[in-house]
Amino acid sequence: MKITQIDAIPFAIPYRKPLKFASGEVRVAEHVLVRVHTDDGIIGVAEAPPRPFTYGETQRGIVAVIDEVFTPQIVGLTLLEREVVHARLDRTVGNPTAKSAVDMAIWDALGQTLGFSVTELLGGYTDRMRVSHMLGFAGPAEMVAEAERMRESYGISTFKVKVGRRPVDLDIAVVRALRESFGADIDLYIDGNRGWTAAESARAMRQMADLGLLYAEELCPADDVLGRRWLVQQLDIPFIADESVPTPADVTREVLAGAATAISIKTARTGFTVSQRVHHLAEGLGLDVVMGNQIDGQVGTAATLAFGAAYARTSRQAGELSNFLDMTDDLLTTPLQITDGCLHRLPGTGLGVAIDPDKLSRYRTDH
Ligand code: MUC
Ligand code: MG
Repeated sequence: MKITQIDAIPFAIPYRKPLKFASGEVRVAEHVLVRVHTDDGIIGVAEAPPRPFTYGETQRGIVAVIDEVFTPQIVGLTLLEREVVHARLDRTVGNPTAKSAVDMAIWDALGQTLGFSVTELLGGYTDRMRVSHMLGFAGPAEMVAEAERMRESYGISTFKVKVGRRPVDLDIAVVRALRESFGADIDLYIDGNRGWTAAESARAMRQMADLGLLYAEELCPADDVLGRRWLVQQLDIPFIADESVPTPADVTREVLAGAATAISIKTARTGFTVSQRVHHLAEGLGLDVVMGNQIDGQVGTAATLAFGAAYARTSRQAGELSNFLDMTDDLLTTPLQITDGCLHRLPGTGLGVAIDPDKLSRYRTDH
């Protein structure tokens, strides 16, 4: 069970089309595959998707901080000393995605070593998650067509619509077109990635009051402290905090300040260990939780699924588990399959994923 080596391997896989949202866009998945080796010959894996525009981490930065700062402090510990691992990682403020990938690869290795899935080790609640698909910026016709394709091909009926453009009418037209096209057959919620002001958000929400939205997410910056509180307090649907709550302390601060009434848990930024703490905190505070997507590839999506399926609160809502579909390829020997709008728990131990060596050598960028 002793950790002997940690690899941080950069890879790049293009998207078929860019995913655009208020705080940035992605055209190529320039992610990092993290591997944790043990003295029993086990290799745990995880994926780190850098989001420079949100958390400031880059692909090169993630590789460097793992190789130069985290690995020397963790090699020699056992897979069961996860609190020691965290005490050491937490000496560094920031670098959430790098820390989370190390944490998740340790859990994958632990599951493989003990012969259980990560979902079983965490909570073992269910065998599937309903899938929510994120629709990036485009015109109404294009976004309706994408939703139609996701419904026809995968049975997905929950959509998170990216908003936050100016004028706000651009986005309102999209949400209205989706509702008019599909009626009550789909669930809709919106995510602004801090693109609007509190006043713009309030106006947009009033204009969409008849569209039956499930949630509104991060419409304006949490740092507009009073504006955000003013906005959240006038809404009659939960307001999800996402990038404003990357730690349990942030959840406490934002929720107690009245700046959020639900939260997004992203394993890409809180791994399994800290996601558990965020989950338990949400339970104690009585908050709705949505399993979010940091625009993960299939390894990262398998991690979100593994965590989401572990608990009642995280599996109640559809999880954001489908944006890997826009990638031209991925690293797994057996690709994830969405059927009837659901992703089922993967068979096998740990995360249940196997990396295809040919694909890894094709897409890695460090040689
Ligand atoms: C989301 O929910 O905000 C966009 C940026 C990021 O870090 O995650 C995505 C989705
Ligand atoms: Mg978000």
